[in-house]
Amino acid sequence: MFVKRFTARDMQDAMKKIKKEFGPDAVILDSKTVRGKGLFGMFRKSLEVVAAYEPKRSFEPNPPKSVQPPAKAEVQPDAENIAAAAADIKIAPLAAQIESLKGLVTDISNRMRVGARDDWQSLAPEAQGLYGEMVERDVCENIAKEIAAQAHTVSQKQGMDVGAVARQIVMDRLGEPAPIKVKKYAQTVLLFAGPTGAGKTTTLVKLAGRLALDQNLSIGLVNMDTYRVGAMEHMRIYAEIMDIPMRTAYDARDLHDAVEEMADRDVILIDTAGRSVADPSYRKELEEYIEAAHVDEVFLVLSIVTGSKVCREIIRHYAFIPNYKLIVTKLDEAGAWGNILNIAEYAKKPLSYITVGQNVPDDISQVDTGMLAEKIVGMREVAQ
Ligand SMILES: Nc1nc2c(ncn2[C@@H]2O[C@H](COP(=O)(O)OP(=O)(O)OP(=O)(O)O)[C@@H](O)[C@H]2O)c(=O)[nH]1
Ligand SMILES: [Mg+2]
Repeated sequence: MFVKRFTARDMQDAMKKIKKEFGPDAVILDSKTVRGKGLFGMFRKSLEVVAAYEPKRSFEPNPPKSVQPPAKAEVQPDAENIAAAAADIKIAPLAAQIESLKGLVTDISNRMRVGARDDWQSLAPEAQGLYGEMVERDVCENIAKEIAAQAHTVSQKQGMDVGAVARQIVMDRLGEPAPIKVKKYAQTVLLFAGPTGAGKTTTLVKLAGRLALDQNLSIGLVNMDTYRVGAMEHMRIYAEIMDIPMRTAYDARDLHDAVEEMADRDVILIDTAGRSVADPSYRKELEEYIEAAHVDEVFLVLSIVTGSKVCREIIRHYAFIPNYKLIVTKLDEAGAWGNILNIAEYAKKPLSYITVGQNVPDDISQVDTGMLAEKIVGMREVAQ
């Protein structure tokens, strides 16, 4: 590759010079306006263009002359031009180095890919089957790999079925389920947070219904989703059907007042608006709500159909809440349930409920880790 700096009056002039010297295939790498030297030179502007030309081996319609000394008219024998010429000489080997570096990077990334495959292939055959089944069920590759390897080691030592061991490991990793803890002699305040459309309002209404019907508790609802016109109505309709009082709060102070107004209720459920976790004011507002309402428990509502990477990102943004519980929604919409394990692993927080449809209040249940483990690992015995 030939690289050369051209000095010209303007771009048209530069193009003419580049074309003449390098032919039509030349490419422009850089251009800048420069001022002349001395007092008068300040008012004389010219253009410096760095152009490159890659000669074709078989056919050179316009062989570059850059190997020859540049035409006299273009070269001013001052320090600046000497430096520019020196830079030209340096750029050519640099371009070659970049090319060879590109090759090196491709080579390394190829080797890493092969390495990753080797890593997976290094699992014992029965562990490989287990790994494949879990990945098929949407468990992240690295989590599946860890569980498969661990299950294989234990099954070898204990002489147990590797699938049964894996199910037990998955149960352990899903953790002890943690449903709502209702205080016996005091009011319990619960707040529901999570991304837009995750199912916060529907889940909250389902839980309100269950607490009222199954446990005979008096319930109060607070709607803080004042961003959308329909949101308030949505919740009001359910509140009316279930004969549960509902307040709307626009800020932390309103929320505090709404909770005080419903001091006679056993449980208060607060619905928040789905907001982007990247919104910097969101965290501050949630912290204010938690404090103003003396919230006992926060539930982070996530949909299983949200991609595992997005789930990880959302969870990262909620890390400022020290103790929250997870509710995973829309399991009826997912072909595989492995993402629940990913969510539990990323958050390192207890699972409380799963929801499996839009019916209020029926389509919600407490987490059964044994059942989830069967869905995530499969029930098939794996041949030893
Ligand atoms: N299939 C299915 N749909 C659900 C489930 N839970 C909620 N939905 C639906 O998901 C949609 C969004 O539910 P919402 O409860 O409004 O979600 P949200 O998190 O309150 O949404 P925003 O307030 O807009 O942030 C609605 O159409 C619900 O009917 C579920 O378990 N399964
Ligand atoms: Mg909502």
